[in-house]
Amino acid sequence: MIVTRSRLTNHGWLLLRSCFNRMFFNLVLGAAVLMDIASARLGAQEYLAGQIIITQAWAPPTLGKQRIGVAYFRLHNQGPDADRLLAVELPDGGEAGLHTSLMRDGVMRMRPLDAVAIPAGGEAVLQPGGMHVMLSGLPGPLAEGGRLKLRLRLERAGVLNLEAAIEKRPAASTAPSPHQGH
Ligand SMILES: [Cu+2]
Repeated sequence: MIVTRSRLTNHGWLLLRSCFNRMFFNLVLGAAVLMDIASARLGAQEYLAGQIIITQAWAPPTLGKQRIGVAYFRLHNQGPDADRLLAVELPDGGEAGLHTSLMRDGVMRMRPLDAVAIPAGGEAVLQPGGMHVMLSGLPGPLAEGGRLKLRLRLERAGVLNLEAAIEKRPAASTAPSPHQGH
């Protein structure tokens, strides 16, 4: 229904206007708060793909002449729809696969994953002792202080390029590691 000013009593118009002002104020306030949150969360080493935010991307340095490695990150899903990480690629060369680790008979084993589920409003965490990106056939060593380029393929969010920091432990991580390295 369209209400024109001439049809309203003065009182009705005032009510409508104060209601509109409040709504406008809430919109502005809401946008400011959202922008604050967004800028705080999208600091260094954070990447956005659609509704997915990737944080704490890191890979431990490789040892000696090893050409295998491992990479980790966290996927936060801010959207109302579940997503899946389908694959990871290495733009600079080498193979990457999704793995999970599990303890069996006191031995840490790993097996390939078809995909990593990222629940709506939730997160998926790749970390030592759990899910990880397995790297093989690397063109060179991963040297501490360097960066490793990763390309993520997500079912809904699409393709995301990011760089993982090559470091022994992620600075921001407080999660205990069940074992060092991989
Ligand atoms: Cu693995």
